Amino acid sequence: MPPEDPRTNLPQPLLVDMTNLGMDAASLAADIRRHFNHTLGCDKHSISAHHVYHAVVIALRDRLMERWKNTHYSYQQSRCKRSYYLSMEWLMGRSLPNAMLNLGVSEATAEALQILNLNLDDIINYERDAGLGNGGLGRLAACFVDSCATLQLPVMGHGIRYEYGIFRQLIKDGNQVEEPDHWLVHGNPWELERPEFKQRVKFGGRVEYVQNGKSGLQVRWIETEDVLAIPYDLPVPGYENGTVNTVRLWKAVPTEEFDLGKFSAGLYPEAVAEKTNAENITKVLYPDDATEQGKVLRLRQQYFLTSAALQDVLRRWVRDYGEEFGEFADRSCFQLNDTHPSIAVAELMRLLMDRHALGWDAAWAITSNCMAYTNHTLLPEALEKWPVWVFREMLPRLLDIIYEINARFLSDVARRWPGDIHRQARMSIVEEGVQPQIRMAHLAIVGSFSVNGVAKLHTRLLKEGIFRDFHELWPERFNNKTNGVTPRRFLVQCNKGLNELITREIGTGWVTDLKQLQEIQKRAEDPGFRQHWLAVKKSNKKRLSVLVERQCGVRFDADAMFDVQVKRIHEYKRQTLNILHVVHLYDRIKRGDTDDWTPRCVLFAGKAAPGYWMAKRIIKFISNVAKVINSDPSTGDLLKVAFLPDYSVSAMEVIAPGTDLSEQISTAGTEASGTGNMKFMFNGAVTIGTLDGANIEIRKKVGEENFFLFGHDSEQIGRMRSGYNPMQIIQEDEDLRRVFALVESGHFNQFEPGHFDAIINSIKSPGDPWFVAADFRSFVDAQSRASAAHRDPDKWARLSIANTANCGYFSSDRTIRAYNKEIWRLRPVAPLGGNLNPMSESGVNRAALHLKG
Ligand code: 26Q
Repeated sequence: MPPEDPRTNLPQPLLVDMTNLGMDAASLAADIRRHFNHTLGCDKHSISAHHVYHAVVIALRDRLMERWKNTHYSYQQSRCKRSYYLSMEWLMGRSLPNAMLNLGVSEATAEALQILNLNLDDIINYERDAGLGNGGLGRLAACFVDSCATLQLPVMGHGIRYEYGIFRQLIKDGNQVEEPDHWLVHGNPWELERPEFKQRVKFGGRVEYVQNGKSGLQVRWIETEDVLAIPYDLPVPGYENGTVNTVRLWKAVPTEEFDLGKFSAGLYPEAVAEKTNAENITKVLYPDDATEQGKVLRLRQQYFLTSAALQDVLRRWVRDYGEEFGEFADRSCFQLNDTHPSIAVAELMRLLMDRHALGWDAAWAITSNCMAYTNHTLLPEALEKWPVWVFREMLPRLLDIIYEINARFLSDVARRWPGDIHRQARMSIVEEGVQPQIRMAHLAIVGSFSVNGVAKLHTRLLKEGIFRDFHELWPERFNNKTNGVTPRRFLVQCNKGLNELITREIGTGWVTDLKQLQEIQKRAEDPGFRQHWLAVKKSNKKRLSVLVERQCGVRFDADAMFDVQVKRIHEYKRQTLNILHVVHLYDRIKRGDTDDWTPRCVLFAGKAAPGYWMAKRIIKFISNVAKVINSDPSTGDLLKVAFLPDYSVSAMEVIAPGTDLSEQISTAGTEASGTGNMKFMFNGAVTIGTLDGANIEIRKKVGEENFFLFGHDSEQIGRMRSGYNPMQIIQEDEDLRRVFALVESGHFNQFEPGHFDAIINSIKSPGDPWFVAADFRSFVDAQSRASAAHRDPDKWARLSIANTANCGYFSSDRTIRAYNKEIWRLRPVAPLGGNLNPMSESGVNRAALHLKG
């Protein structure tokens, strides 16, 4: 970091920069060459892959930089309202292909590399995924900022610059082994360090209340152990529109005085230990996607992110508007990505009161009018809680504020429902008991003007279930925003073949107006188009089988049906149901029941939380079943099974285009939305799924004849909870009985006796919360329908086309328009100087044209 850098007046000649960089192949090639030789100082001895990659990135980054500044200036100049997406997770994946696409230089860059005799794919594959997230929620944040930039909305992301992202998964002997993902080792050319915007974040200490003559009570949070937060900015380019927004990731570093006292006291090792203590805050992402509770470091991370982000926003506010906060809530909105940053409610109160001298009522009016909370889970055990004692030690001032918020809130509840003490206890932000806890979801709801779920069913179940009391109190606060994913990454970029085929038929407008894909529905009647469609699918399947063979040593034949389930491993997602079906197919082969067989290649991928024993055992079960089936000569090409290690954003970009059948088989009422389901749909995969999460909306859009539905719905599941008897179901279903007999015989664990007992027992238990046995029969039947459909290529082509044709609703552009219309209310702002790209349509932003209001 440079030394203390007071703002100097920079000379005009230095700043004036009117020459925009060329976007053609020749200019790009010249710049790549220059960066390779001069910026990076490389020569014929350099380790080429690394430096070539960096040279290409810097050449593109230069072009982003011009647009980034213009975007920033235009927001500043228009004094527009802004939103901030606060998220502990950002699963950005690779940036290079996305930057090429959104800058409109995919072809020019490819040509430039040809001029330089370089291989584009090698360069793209050199980049490590930015895996700063666990799964859906983290990738959703990344899709959302892509859409915000494409819609030219002034939205900034805030997150943590984890030194280690989501672990790398190896499979050894069928077991998951975790390795640290040290993704920054070779540097990250996309990030821009901004030490001049550092912030100080306080921890620990104590609170002093001083009676202060006329201005009342003065609060001081003192004797704290402070940490510095340094921002690193990532550029987020919109699609061919000149806009570049920002995701700002914060890194923790020690303050200088942090260790000074101990240094001078001769306590050198202790002082250095405290230094690492500060750096530990942003060291590693918690690799859990659900229930890891009460880890003190996790709360430190949450507060660190939240406090740094809010201080950063207030710093800019004061610079632009002074100490006048009357319009703050009209001009700022914070979207909380689950409860993880929900301490923001208390932190904004603290900053407004303690630092900017507002009274409680004024501070509360602002806070509760600029926070908006998105919930992503229905599992009650996944709702975050923190022991009060942890708060008292780590964040004493915030605990005081939470208590005050709660006292005022509970008196509102008491006024509304006099005497209903049970309701007060249920709704309280503080859960009483031997170890009192802070319920973060309650804090988020009380402090927000908007609370949303992520699919229609999910929002309804929130209102009727876990948040029922709150919905009764504030029905107007609740709303639904069905998730979406970005079609740029998950169709245009990852499926070149389909992109070209579609564009040849209907032009390019669909890229920013995905509903236009409807146009291809008619083409399903054209045999030539169908044939072309299947040819594209087949070549994508070949690409996927290369990956599978390289990683798993299993050969997938591109003529078979590719049946795919990729997502975090979790009991509620029911990878077990899928593998039981695989065992059933194997059993059919063994007993010679193979008339009208559809050859299948079944692919699994996904990470298990390192501490989730059962999830890890499920991986082992899948691996063992795969090994037995793949090495049994009697299965031949009829059935293949593979577990692909280290699922990631980049892996999905190969998997989705090569998939025929998308497995979305969670127990109804458990998956909030799902977003993988949408990525598969974009790429012409047909879903086999339950009435859960966004599957319901997918089925509605695509039509029930184009979706393989099975299983009990969430109401039926609810009713089944009493009197569930899986043993009887197994007894009465011959196929399931045979599957269990085979599994229990130890056929898949001959040298590991008892290894799968826990899985078997959980399915057989009347307490099985996931009702695996209950949905087995209808799952197998739906699978047979899928097999039959796949045997008829014409039929399958129509199914596949229908899925892509009707996926428009699931573009994150639609989702973001809804967030904006109903929650944020931002005006789109075009960058100064317009779209600098001379290659694209006269600087007109096609996406923003569809924005209403
Ligand atoms: C909590 C406490 C301690 C450690 C970790 C966590 C933690 C971390 C990540 C809790 C939850 C998550 C992530 C949840 C998630 O990804 N949920 C998914 O969000 C998607 C986007 O809305 C939905 O589509 C999925 O249905 C939902 O499971």
